[in-house]
Amino acid sequence: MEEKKAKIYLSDIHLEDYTGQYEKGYATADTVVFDGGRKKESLDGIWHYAVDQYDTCLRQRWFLENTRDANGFTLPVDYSFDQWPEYELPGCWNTVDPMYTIYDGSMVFTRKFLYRAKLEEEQVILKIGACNYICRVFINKQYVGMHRGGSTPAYWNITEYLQEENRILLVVDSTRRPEQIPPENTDWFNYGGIYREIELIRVPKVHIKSFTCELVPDGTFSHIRVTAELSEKKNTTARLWIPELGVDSEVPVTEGRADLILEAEPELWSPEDPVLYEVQFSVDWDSVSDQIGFREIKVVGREIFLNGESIFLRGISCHEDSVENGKGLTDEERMENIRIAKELGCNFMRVAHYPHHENMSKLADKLGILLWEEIPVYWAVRFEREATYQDAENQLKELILRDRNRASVIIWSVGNENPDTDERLAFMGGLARCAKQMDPYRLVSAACLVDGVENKIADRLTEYLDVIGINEYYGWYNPDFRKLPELMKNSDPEKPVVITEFGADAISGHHGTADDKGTEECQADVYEKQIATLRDIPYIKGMTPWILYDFRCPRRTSFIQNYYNRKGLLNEDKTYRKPAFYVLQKYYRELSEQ
Ligand code: GCB
Repeated sequence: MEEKKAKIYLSDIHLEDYTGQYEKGYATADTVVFDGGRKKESLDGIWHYAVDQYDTCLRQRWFLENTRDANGFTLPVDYSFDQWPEYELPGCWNTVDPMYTIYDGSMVFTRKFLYRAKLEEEQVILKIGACNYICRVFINKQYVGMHRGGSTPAYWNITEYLQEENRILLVVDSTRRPEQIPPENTDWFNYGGIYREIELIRVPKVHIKSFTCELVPDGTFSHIRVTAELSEKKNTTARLWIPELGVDSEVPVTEGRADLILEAEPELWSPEDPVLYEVQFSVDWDSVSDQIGFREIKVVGREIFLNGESIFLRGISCHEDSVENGKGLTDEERMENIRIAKELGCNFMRVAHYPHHENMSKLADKLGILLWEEIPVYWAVRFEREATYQDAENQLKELILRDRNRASVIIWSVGNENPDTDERLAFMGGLARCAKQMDPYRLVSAACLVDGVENKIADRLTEYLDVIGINEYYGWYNPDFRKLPELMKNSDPEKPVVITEFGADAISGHHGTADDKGTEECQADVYEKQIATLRDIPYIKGMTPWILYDFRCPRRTSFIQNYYNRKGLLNEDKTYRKPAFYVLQKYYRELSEQ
């Protein structure tokens, strides 16, 4: 019987562990190549695609393009790569065709491209800016590897797979799963697809793999630390050149690593004066560059200091969401978000709940706004699962590697609203340690829940944090507003607290009394009461109310919500400012005039 079963067994329809064969070739923090200033060849544009609900591409191994059997007979196939419909990448599939608006699952993308080596021994790196959530790469009938995590860039060295004419196949899987980061249940829309740039980067065999340049936070504002790593353990001398600062220094590289502190007195970067310097770092055969601002961020006691001066973080939270483009925002949309935050009087934005496009922090550097960046360790994570920890840590590392030259980024957040259990403490404590180890010059935080029993700021994770983030919804989910002053009185944190969320839903143009939930009056009232309480609390050093503008959310089905979270200070297309916008603006203006 068993023998008979084995004879009729067909791997593509009977093998349930069909993904096991693809669990290799991972793009992780270890495969990241610093790409600042490098020339990129874009693979964006028209790709062919097919919806692949049952993962047939992975099961049948379409990438092999087997069209004949061993005897030369033609085989039937279930795909036709070059006749499939087309759409332009990058882009979320949900906004491309109404058929895919709420599709979660797999899609296959393919295109061809030509390649001819320019340099002897050149290496070709494939970079995908972001693809939600799993991306598997196939080139010229071979499996290259995969990446997990929907918001950080993936890098693969694809040199050995390339020919003159190439077919690339990307299999993207946006399925929500409890063991992923973020897990299955969130309060935002799960946009699928390859929604950030796809690029090829040519580098020499031994190349600069990582590079940082930042101000040493020693209070003197006169030391710059440069670190770098080469792809091989070579000894050489590199050159750091910051022409406008008069820096032109030799940097010793030992066994592929450089770490040097230099004297220099840069003009300091701040939101009011976002000075950036062109910085170049090179070895004889490779060079990278970046535009870098120098600033110092520190916590002393319950104060946050920017460039030695105590600062209040006048912030606002923001999702990466657009009516037209989903998560695939344009630079104009990103600039608009920063511009509106500034109009509101902000010097700070919490870009929640996952890493936004890398241009967000580049624009924040240029336009002058501080950022809180976060990884999607959100709500009910499988904290006990080692592989989930590895995934979260990898996303954190990929984010830090991507943005650690950005002056605007002052806080790494390791998560949002997670229960205070032992498993969670080990998991998120580990992440906080990892962030500190990789980047000792920035602050670490997380958006924590209030201890609802004691009505107190008391989360064991705060021990690992520099700044305590607190989400509280008094006047909304917790309608008894008297509990907010009580919370403040019951708490005596040793560190600065940023109220990372408060807010209320309001649909634009919907009116009623302050007690009618969902009205503009109710939202404005919540803002007024929150501000009236929080403004007098000495340990509150900032706030990022929830949220700049309404965003899509499948959980929100009431008639006022209509699949949107309506806690925005603006409506979803940002054409209307709700009254609460002006309440917060008035407070922030007062603060900045002090
Ligand atoms: C929260 C979450 C945020 C939600 C928000 C809400 O506490 O952190 O992701 O969108 O509340 O509107 O309920």
